[in-house]
Amino acid sequence: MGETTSRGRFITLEGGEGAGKSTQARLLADSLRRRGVDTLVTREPGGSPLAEEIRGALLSGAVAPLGPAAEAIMFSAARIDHLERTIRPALAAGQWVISDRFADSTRAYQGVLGALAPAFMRELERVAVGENRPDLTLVLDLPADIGLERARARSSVADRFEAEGQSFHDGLREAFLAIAREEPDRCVVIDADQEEERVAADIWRAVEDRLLDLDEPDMERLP
Ligand code: Z5A
Repeated sequence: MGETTSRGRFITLEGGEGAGKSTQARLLADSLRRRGVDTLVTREPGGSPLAEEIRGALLSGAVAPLGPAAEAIMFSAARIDHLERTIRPALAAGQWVISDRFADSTRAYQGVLGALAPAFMRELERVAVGENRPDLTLVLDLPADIGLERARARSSVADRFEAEGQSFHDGLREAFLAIAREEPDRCVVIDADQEEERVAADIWRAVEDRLLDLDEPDMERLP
């Protein structure tokens, strides 16, 4: 009989601009790899060749004139390819996957801020994501002005979404917190208004509590 490979775990990082998602995705992957967990870091929009092409159109603002429903459909189309080409094969091969943004970003940016009908959003997510829901979603939370300041300090050119005003970004923060309240079994809110190392420690604690304890009893715990 052939060897069976257990499915990997799927972790997503969500939150507003400059919350530290990319930084924390890298630090979490380092922590997992140090413990022998084969880990893949990916991102949205993007994460597969076709989805990266769609990313260019979305972040340049080329799709924006078509409205939030068209943007939601485009982000979801990119997600279908990302899941098909990158995420599902990695999980099936036993890798853990960390995605810098996923479907909650569509819910928050296009659904809530774009004022799209909840029934449309639910159906779109069902079609694009299906059974491939994250095992754990880390919502990195911090005041919008601090996140925007961080993002601007890094790059002087604002993309399609960074260019939105303060009330948009305040609404975004609330939208992510509302998702976390609605799905507490999947989501953990992380205080991202702390030094990188402290944020990373909080994230590791959440991963230990939610994922490592379940079926990896021999996995090393942090002191
Ligand atoms: N979008 C959407 O509308 N719908 C969707 O379905 C999806 C996405 C999937 C993607 O852009 C855009 O697409 C995004 C939402 C929309 N909107 N925007 N803009 P992106 O991927 O280019 O940008 P982003 O996702 O917002 O990421 P970001 O701005 O790069 O931020 P981040 O990844 O959260 O943060 P970071 O790169 O790790 O850190 C930002 C800076 O802060 C950097 O200089 C760090 O060194 C610094 N940093 C990080 N952590 C800390 C701490 N703890 N203290 C101080 N400084 C820190």
